[in-house]
Amino acid sequence: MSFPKNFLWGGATAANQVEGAWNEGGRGPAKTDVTTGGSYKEPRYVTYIDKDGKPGKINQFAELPEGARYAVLDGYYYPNHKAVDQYHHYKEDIALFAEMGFKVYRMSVSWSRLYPKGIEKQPNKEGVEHYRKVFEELRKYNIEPLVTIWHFDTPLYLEQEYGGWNSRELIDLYVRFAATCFTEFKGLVHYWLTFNEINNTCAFIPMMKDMLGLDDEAVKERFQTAYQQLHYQFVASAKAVQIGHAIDPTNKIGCMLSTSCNYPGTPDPQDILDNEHAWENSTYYCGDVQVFGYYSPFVKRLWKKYDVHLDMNDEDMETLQNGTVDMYTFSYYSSSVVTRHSDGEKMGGNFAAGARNPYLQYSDWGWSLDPTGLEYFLEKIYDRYRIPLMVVENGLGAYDKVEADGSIHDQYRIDYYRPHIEAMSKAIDNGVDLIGYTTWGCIDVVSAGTGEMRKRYGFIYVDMDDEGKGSMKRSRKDSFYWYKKVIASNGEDLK
Ligand code: BGP
Repeated sequence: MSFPKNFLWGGATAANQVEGAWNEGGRGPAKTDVTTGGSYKEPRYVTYIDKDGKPGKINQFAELPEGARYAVLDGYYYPNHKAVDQYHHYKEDIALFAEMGFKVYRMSVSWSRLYPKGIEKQPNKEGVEHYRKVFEELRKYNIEPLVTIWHFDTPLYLEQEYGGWNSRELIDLYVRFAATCFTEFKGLVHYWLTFNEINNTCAFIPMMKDMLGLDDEAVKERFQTAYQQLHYQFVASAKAVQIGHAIDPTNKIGCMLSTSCNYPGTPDPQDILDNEHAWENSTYYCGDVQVFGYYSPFVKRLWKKYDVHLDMNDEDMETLQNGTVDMYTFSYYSSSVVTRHSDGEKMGGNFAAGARNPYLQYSDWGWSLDPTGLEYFLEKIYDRYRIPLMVVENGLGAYDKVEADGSIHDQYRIDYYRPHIEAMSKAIDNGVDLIGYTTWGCIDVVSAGTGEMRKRYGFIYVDMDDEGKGSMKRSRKDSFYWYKKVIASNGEDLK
């Protein structure tokens, strides 16, 4: 096995999916707090009060009706309010991570815990203190925190009053938040990611087209909005990178993308070309700006195709150039297929769409299981960027059964991880500079896509169900002991 000596083994979560305590400690609400639970078949909804005072709900990806205000309504369950209550259980959780031998724990800071509305001049002290304690606890066990600054949780006030990332003003507000993190947690945190899965904004439009039944005009509008929001996020990210380096030159700051490992469905040259273009829109569009510091030439095609006109200026371009990332990190769960030759059965679940691949098995949530795709992605991406890579999300969402004696035999999870770890090892042998691996939902979390608890990823089980019932008790699954062995042997012992 080829893992380097200091390889960062660990696990990952996000504040809105684990913390809970949504209205404690001075925290303000985020959009996830007005988002209901859903399922594989039923989407998550965002709830609101319309301009006439009537309650309503819309698909989480749809636009809020004019004049409506986000609202928490009676009669709905909002799973992120409690999540798995890591806010109060962090010591116990970190002790369990340490028991597995984690070298790194990827987590995020909730923006609205530090800046409840997002516009305050000074951060919420209680929020700062909370995270300081969490980082100190991690350090106690020599676990390196890897901190995502933004993980899908813009303060709700900014969503409502500023239209979220449609507004250029978000850049400075985000930069203030990021600078607070770099300053307050200097010395405690050295690894940072500016935006989680930044590319979701544009990558999922083709999928939303089907889901929301958008016509060509609506698709164009979506791209206009997405590329504009992305431009502001790129500038915000690049400014944060510069500030992060100035505050502590030892900081390693990365981009984070959701991977869309697409394959052409047939050797038809048109499929090959479409597939390449799908990589451009879904993956290279963001990665190139954040790693190279400028937009790649192919954006011309995309902007023309969708009639996109962006608010951007020379100063922005200089910022992008001076704020390139130190490492490229990404989530990898599955792959998809691009083809014109069949309307193919679509994949389901979270955000993944595409034709079905006959050579792969699928999870209960319709995600393909494709470890070879991970090797392919690592090699392709390293070849393009030549900077250190980290897999910061990978895992299997599955139903777990608690036996009468409390044990949980999740062999299927071990069977998922083993070939993915082998794939990373092969990529390293092939010259890839891979520095770490954080499995997604190392402790059970609320699913981002469906809002369920029963879609479990953890090595650690949390007694909490989809209606918010449960003791929050933590217990070790079989995979817990397995991953511990993997880490102890630095990836040698995968049995
Ligand atoms: C990614 C997100 C995570 C996580 C993961 C699994 O898109 O960064 O927040 O939730 O997907 O997805 P899901 O929770 O829908 O199974």
